[in-house]
Amino acid sequence: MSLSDRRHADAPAALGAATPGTTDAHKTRKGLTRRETLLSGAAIAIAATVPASLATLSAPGQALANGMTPPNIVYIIADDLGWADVGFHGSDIQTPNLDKLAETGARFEEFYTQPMCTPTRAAFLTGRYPLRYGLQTGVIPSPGSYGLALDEVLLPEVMKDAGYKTALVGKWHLGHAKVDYWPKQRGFDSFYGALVGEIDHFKHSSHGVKDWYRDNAPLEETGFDNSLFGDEAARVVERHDPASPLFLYLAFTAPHTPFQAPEDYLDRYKHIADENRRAYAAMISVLDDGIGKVVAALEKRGMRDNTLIVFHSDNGGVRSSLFAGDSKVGGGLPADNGPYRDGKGTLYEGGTRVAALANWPGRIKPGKVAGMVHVVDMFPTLVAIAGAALGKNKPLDGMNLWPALSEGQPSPRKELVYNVDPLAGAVRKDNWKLVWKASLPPKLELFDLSADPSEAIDLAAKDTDKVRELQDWITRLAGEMAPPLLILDAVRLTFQAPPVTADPSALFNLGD
Ligand SMILES: [Ca+2]
Repeated sequence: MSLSDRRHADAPAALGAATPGTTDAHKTRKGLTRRETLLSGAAIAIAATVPASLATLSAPGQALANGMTPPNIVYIIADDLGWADVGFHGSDIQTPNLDKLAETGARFEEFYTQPMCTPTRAAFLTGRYPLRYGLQTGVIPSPGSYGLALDEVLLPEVMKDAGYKTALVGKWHLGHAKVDYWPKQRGFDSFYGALVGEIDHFKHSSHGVKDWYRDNAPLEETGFDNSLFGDEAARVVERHDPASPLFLYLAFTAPHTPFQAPEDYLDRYKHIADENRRAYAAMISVLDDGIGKVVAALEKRGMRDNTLIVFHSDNGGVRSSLFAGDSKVGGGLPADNGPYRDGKGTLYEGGTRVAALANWPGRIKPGKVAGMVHVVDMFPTLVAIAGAALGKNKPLDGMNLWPALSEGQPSPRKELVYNVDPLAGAVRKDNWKLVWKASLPPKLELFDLSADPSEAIDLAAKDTDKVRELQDWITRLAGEMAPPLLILDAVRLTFQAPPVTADPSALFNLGD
């Protein structure tokens, strides 16, 4: 489905219509139109200024020219998984299916995402940094009326053009208030799962509003969401017509808050005394079992040898209750990011460097992949592997890593942008990383990641030239960025809200 013939389905009376702040459809649409106009202007300006080095394109049809049959692609994302919380990074949490994929595939040593859910998913599906289209700040909140800009070309659209069948199973979190933002209207042939960022895993609801869909229609079902995702993904494989290659995007909501799991999975971790850690571990095992079911289905259909499986978390594990989501979390935060500093929502390594692997029997050499990889690289890499064509999309920030990946060579990437928004920015060039908190009181930190991957030693005072060089880069990016949609929407929601009034009867209790 191309952008020009994208059909707009009718909105069912579901989450968008029932969410506070989105009931006035006329005002909402008018507001969005104004922002989209602003945004498209900014995007055009950015498109004209993106350096050629960032817009690395793969040759269309490259895979087919190399005699490759377009493979099936199963792209799996975990939600808020700690770097150290998988067996292949030494955890006592049992992930035998992931461990096997890691052992027989490529393990990325420096795989980077954005620090939170929405921006990472947007970066993956566009191949472009979220600062290009206004998703660089926070995540789309439940009352949020905005989404991933409709003039961005998404990976499933490109895959469809190359003959793929495309399916999303799991969490979307790229816009829910208008059906135009929903997965079926963004290139996915089918969608099963949740649209917003955080649901109750058993009730499938956010703030009491149901968020569970098949395609464009609300769905009533019982069961633990991540178990349902694994089962559904296996079914997608079982029912797939092998006449076309399959692009399956499987986005679990595990182990994101609220920390909940089925009893039989909790029983596997009776030895863990901390309730949060026990449920968190159980959620990761549900995810791992789901992946096992998908792999078994691929093997049963004879599809495994021609299937690339990619797995990574969308951001680091939560280390601050500020970023635990809407759920009330009592007790300690259970995620473990290993040697990396801090976690989700921060620009430190713990928020952005995640557990990741790629596995394709006979095509990807088993072993570790050295060097930095950013989730934006997945767009051009998958496009090259699929033999799909670039051209409709805007200039990419991602690089095609397939030549290095297939040969077990280090990643060619030498620099990356962690994020830039009005409050803060962080970039990395070779081993040097600058973290700049630009809001008052400001703070600058410079790290040498080759000697200090834990970001314990701030070298900003020692190497002022390097600080200035990286600051200049962040400042240039800030000049190019689109306005953050969260901030615009938050202001709109605040000023549209009715007055908060005191109860006059309370005056009688105050006395004279
Ligand atoms: Ca997340």
